Amino acid sequence: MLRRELLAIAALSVLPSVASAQDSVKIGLILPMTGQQASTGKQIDAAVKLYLAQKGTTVAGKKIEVILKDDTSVPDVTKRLAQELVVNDKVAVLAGFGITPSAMATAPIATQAKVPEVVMAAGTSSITEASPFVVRTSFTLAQSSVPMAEWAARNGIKKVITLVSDYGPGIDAEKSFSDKFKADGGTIVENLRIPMRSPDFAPVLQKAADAKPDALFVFVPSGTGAQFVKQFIERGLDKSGVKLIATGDVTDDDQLNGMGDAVVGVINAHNYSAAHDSAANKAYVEAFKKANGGLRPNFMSVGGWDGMELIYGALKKTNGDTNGEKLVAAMKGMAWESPRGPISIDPDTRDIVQNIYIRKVEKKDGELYNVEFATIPNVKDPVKAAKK
Ligand code: VNL
Repeated sequence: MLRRELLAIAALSVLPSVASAQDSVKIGLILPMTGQQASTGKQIDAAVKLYLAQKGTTVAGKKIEVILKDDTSVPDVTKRLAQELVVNDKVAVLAGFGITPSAMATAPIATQAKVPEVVMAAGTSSITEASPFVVRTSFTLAQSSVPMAEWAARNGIKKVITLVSDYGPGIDAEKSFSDKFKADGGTIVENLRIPMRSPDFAPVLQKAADAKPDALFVFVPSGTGAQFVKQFIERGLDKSGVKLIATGDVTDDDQLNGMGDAVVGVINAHNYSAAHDSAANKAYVEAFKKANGGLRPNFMSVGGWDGMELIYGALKKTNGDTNGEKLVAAMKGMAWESPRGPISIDPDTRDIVQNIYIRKVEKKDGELYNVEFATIPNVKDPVKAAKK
C-alpha cells in the first residue's frame, strides 16, 4: 500500500475518536437498577433522563454523555464499575450511589483519579469526608432527624423508642435524634436496630408494643417503608396509642399511596415532598409523571435532578474544562432553586444545605401526600456543624 493510503486509513480510524474525546464529557452514573434498592435507581435514572430531555445535552460547547451502570447495590461491584468508568471510559464525573457503602467504596477511586464523585442518594454524614472529590446533592440523616426530635419534644412526646436500619445512615439517625431529644428533656427508652438487608421487623415491633412509649421514631431506607408499615399494622401498633414519627425515607412518595389509610396523620421530617408548594415543583412533578407512566417522583429523584444541575453548572463555570479539581472548586458555593426549595453546596464541607420540612401524611383527592406545615430553613449537616 502507498504511504499516502496508509496515512488516510490511519487518519480515518483515529480522528473521529480523538474529536469525540475532546468534545464530549462523559458522566458515569452508577445506580442500583436491580435488587433491594431498585426503586432508588429507577427514580434517579428517570430524573437524569428528564434533565437531559429538558436542558439539552450540550454544555459549554461540550456534548454530555451519560453512561448508566447497575451496581445491584453491592459495594464491591460499585467500586469495580467506578474503576472501569474512570480507566476505560475516561469519565469526567462519577455520579449516583444508592446506598452509603457504595459511595464509600468509590471514594478512594475519586481521590486517586481526581474525578468528582457526585452523591445523589446516600445520606451518611461522613461520606463527604471520605474524599475531597465528594460533593453531595441528596441529604444527611441528621438534617431530618434533629428537627424531628425538636418537634417531638415540643409536642408532648416524652418517651421514645428509636428503630433504625443497622448501618451508616441508621446509626446517624439514631444518634442525632436521641441526642437532640434528650437535650430537649425527652427520654429515650431504647435504641433498636434491624439488619439493612432482608429486615424482619416482627421482633423489634413486639418490643415496642410491650414497652408502650409515646412514640416510635423510625428510619428505614427508601423502598423499605411499605414493608415496615405493613408489619406495624399487622402487630396492631397503629391502634396501640404508640405514635409513629419518622424521617421522610419511611413515608417515601414512591410507596406512600400503597401504605393505606393507617399512615394518615403520621408526622415526619424531610427535604422533599411531591406536594411541595412551588411553581418549580409543580412543573417537575407534572413532567416527571408524564415521562414515566404516572410514577410520582420521590426525594431520590430530586437528588439526581440536582446532581445534574450541579454538574452542568460547574461545567458552565469552568467553560467546559473537565479538570476534576477545577470542577469541584466550581461546585463549592453553588446555589439554585430545586424542586424541593432553595439549596446550596456548603463550600467548606461540599455537603448540601437545604430546607427541612415537618410534614403530616394527608389524603388529598384520594391520594396520600406528605403535606408540609413547618419549614426549618437552610439546614447544614448537624453532625459536621457539631465538630466545628
Ligand atoms: C441511604 C440513606 C439509602 C437513606 C436510602 O435509601 C435512604 C444510604 C436507599 O445512605 O444508604 O433513604
